[in-house]
Amino acid sequence: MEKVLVIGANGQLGSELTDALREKWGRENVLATDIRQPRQLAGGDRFELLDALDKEGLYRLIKQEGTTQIYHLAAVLSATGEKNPHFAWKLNMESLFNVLEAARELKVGKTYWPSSIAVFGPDTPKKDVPQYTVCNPTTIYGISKLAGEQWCEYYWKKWGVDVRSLRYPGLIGYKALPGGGTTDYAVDIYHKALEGEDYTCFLAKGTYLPMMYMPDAIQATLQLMDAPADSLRIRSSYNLGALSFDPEEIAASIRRHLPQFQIRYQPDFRQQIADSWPDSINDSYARQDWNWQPAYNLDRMTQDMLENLRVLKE
Ligand code: AKB
Repeated sequence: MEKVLVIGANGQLGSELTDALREKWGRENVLATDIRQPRQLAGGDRFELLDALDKEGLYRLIKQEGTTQIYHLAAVLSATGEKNPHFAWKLNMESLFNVLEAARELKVGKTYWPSSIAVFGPDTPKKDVPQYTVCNPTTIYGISKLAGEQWCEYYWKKWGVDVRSLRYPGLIGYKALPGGGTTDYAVDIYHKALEGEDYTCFLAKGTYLPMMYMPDAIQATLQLMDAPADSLRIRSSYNLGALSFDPEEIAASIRRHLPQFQIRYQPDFRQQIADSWPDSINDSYARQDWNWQPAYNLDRMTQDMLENLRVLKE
């Protein structure tokens, strides 16, 4: 039986992935941690406060739990990172070092660490970006993710630390709000639409970005972590693709359910970040190595988002 530790469990990805891991391995075998208490805890769910920079606390928990899998999800995202680049670098890199060192020294079986399409930059091809290409990221978040990918590969090659990673596109889910990303508009827009309000988008019309519905992201993560170690050709981070749309297209998809909905545009500093990222991703390595295939297109995601958000807002 696996003993799972999740770091950054209260975030947008963490809250959904932790639920999925509890379902897969049993509530008693998953310890969720974050820097703040969660808003609610279901009976039997286990949680402890942990700052991702607290190396001693991390080692103590891993020893106490006999952890066999770590999911390290704590990070400062692209937009927030630009406001305090030195702190973003410190948190993103030092927390990863703590986890990689713990995995190596305490012989943790498998480690998961998310990367992002933010590793790409303006010199990267815009469409169908291959796994191996020019990256040159321009945000501190992207720079930290690209460096982190190389560290993961280094730990695997030098010490055999079984660390696995995905380059997530913008993630869209209804259970938790994203915090501080450039792709956050694609979540905010559903909330505003259901509240009967127009949405003022901080990215311009025509800004295509790679995106993914959360159930697909969870499925991909579990599939990657279940794959036999020797089937994985990529030990930095796998390209992962699903959707590509611009704000006009998501607004049009919402209007098929809520015909009154209107979108306006007021691009801010996040436009420059979005412009530096590609439109779409080629994920053929993931498809070949561990049978990745997304299930949701834009309209299916919109229908599911609206249905679930409606219930939550009642
Ligand atoms: C962000 O916008 O910073 C994140 C990401 C693409 O990694 N959602």
